[in-house]
Amino acid sequence: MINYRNTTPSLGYKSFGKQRGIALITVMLVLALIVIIAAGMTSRLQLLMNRSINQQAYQQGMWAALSGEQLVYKVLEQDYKDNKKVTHLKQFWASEGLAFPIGDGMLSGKVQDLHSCFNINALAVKPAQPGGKNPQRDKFEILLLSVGLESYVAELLTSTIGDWVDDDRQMSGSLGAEDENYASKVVPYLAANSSMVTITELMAVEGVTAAIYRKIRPLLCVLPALNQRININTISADNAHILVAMFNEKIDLSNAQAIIAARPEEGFTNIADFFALPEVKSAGTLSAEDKKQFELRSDDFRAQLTFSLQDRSFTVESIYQRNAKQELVVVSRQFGKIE
Ligand SMILES: [Ca+2]
Repeated sequence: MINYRNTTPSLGYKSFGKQRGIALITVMLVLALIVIIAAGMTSRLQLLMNRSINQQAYQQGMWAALSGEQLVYKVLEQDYKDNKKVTHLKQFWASEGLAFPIGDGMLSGKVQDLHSCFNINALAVKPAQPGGKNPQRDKFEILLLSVGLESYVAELLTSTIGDWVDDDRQMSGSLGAEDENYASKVVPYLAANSSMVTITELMAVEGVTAAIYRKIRPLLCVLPALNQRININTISADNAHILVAMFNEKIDLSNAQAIIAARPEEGFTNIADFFALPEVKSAGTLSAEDKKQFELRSDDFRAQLTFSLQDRSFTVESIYQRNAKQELVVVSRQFGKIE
């Protein structure tokens, strides 16, 4: 005889408990799955939101910085209208420390006259006579010596940088560097063999270390043209080394600094006044070619403009050029801050 009271109910009770356990585990698994999916969705949503915010900030920064480019354009045009023959450091374009609020952000920047520095692309000019030497290379070597580089380093860099910008593949003496030097590096590349577009290319040239780059960078610039034109009205006292080089070392640094100190506040208005300075006369008679390199006005400028908003910033670097028709145009534009 079967005792239902002792067997069946107890078996049914156990089965019900087991089912309840399995249901609980299933519910927990489903819950865990939902949590995982929700977390994934939240993370994805956050990523999309950040991306959207970044894109919006990029667009805002870019247009704000480009508005700065237009502002500089207007300023350069105004200075040109005020005085077409002289560019000097008391004009609006040379104002320092200016900042303009745009919305919740701030636009700031600086403008540099690209005739107040040594145009490194001038090293690419072919010598006038076969077997001769580009006089700009001698001047460049003097410049490097003047800022304190050793004579071997000055000679090396004159050759390697000259080889980088000239269009041939012939090494300049034993210290030059052409494709084969760069092709044998751990990460191989080739020499540009054309004008530099940005001064940061210097960092790729044989012999240019970070310390050397930092030392010579403020004295140098790159222009689309290969000629060397130095505006004596805009050279800063720190860059007096350029005058030492331009005068082929016939004046020393103290004389170069004295020339800049003797400069009228609004610059020389007549180039003859510059050549009449006793420090300039002390250099002796200058060749017509050497005289031609000095000027009183500039046609090339570089503006570096930064729009800052909270912890974000956006920089645009624009190069302006006044062409043969005397029209000011933006010839290049680069986004991001590179010094
Ligand atoms: Ca070359």
